[in-house]
Amino acid sequence: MPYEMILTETHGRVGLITFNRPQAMNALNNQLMRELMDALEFFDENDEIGAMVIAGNEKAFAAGADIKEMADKSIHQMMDTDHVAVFGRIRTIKKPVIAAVSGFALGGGCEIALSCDMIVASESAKFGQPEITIGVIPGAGGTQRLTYAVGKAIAMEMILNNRTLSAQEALQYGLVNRVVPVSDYLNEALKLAKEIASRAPLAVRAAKRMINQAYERFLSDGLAQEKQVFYNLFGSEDQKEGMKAFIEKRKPEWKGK
Ligand code: CO8
Repeated sequence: MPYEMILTETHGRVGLITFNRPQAMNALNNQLMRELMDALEFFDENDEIGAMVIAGNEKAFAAGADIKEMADKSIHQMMDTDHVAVFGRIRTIKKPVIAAVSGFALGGGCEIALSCDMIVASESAKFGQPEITIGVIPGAGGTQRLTYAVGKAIAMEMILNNRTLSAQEALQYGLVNRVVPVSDYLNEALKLAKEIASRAPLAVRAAKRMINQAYERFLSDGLAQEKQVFYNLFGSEDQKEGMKAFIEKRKPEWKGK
């Protein structure tokens, strides 16, 4: 299938998906998310493929959901279209998925990386959940998965106060598997994926499922509540102001309404 927002290729038994919206820092609009999920599901069903890698470019893995696309939406429009659901489909992928992250992994971009099974980061990677700066909260698992990944104290700082983690900090807090020079990060992710893809396929899928089971049962309620709270914030003046201010490249004025 021809894609516009992503590129796909295979490297032996590894399927590589690359976000391809460099002019918008790979902001995750609906079309890109649908294409990402189509490609992941296609590779997941293909017996020739044993693992997948998702990458952006050196400057940005992805700078989050597309703010311009959602800035004017009401609660009801957000609930009707339920764009968060497409992010949730990553959980249903059976084969291992590795995120190769360089540059910005913010908002929904950080949430995609968190939804992957492992993260290989370049030295320039920056992880953050800056939704608070545009009047909302993470909506695709950030409040839940980040807290499991880095612990409550750091998650609070990242989500309430827009703290970003450098690649080294992300390694220190257990968010990423390894940090490598920018020139090597994609090859390193592909190498790791190739090793895993050469192992016993049924056992690899079973192992992934069971490791996720360790916290999946605690995650489901939290993810559903987070999505609802995220959508509810689209009824606030602060969400409209926050997103408008981003688009107009100015500081927002919060009203607490
Ligand atoms: N959405 C839309 N456009 C974006 C986004 C984005 N998230 N990020 C960057 N862009 C655009 C910019 O508007 C700009 O476009 P233009 O050239 O037309 O002005 C272009 O990309 C380049 O960006 P900048 O000029 O801002 O580049 P800088 O190098 O100065 O800054 C940053 C890079 C720091 C990454 C900056 O662009 C930024 O802060 N981006 C927004 C980060 C953010 O707030 N992300 C969170 C979004 S909300 C979210 O992800 C919630 C997910 C919940 C689930 C989603 C369900 C729908």
